[in-house]
Amino acid sequence: MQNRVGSKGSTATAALLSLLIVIMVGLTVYFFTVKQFFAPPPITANGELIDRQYNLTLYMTGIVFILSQIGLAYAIFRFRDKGQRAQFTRGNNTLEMLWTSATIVVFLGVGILGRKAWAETRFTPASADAIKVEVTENQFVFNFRYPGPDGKFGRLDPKLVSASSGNPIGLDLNDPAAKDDIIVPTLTVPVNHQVELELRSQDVIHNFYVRELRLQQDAVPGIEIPIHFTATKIGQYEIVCTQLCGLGHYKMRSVLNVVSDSDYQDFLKQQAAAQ
Ligand SMILES: [Cu+2]
Repeated sequence: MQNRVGSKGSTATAALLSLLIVIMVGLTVYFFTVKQFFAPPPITANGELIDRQYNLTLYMTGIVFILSQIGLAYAIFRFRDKGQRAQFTRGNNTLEMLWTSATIVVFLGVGILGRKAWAETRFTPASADAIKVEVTENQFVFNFRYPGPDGKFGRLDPKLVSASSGNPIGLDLNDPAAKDDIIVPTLTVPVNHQVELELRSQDVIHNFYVRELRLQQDAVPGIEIPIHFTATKIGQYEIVCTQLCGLGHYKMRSVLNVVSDSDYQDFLKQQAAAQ
């Protein structure tokens, strides 16, 4: 058997591995700085808060990522096999305590700073004059229900659910409040008005996600989940289901139309006449 002590490892291999790590770090930083895969700008004040929080987290973890990877590349090259005898080390308690507590401080700090952006849509109730829309999801469609001119949602009966006969959410037309309810496959809301959605699901777990709202919430069978937002920019945005909910999941999407006040009134009138 050959004696390993005294024989040297390859400098080229260590240099190549270090270089590869540096190149990978460079590429990663490049893709983040050109923002090629970034989401479109937010259209809510809360979305801007979330972006600020996201960027803060990205910068902090980005700096740690760059430093630790460059450190790794350095260590690979600096401590390569030069034929020396390997040494046993028990580590450095002070250093380990230091970076463990630094991680805790950063982790908790970022969490505490971000609580407002998160709690605003989850724990703060919608204002009393928010426009209420009920969202019912099932494989693989969205249905949006407006209460109509009377401002009241009519009764629903699961036994009446029948998409093929034009009653996808099971509206009970014997209830007078149900007669003027508007049910449409896309969501139309007025700009600069708070909207409260009530998310429901008829079968499996689905999701309601609009990138520009920075809002993503599951729809879970058996519970009604309220979320709210105030869109500040007129436009058309994509609503997608982000839960893998079955074979047709890939095509489960809808449209969010943010329109002017007068266009919203026109939409309600047109729909009321069409129902
Ligand atoms: Cu779905």
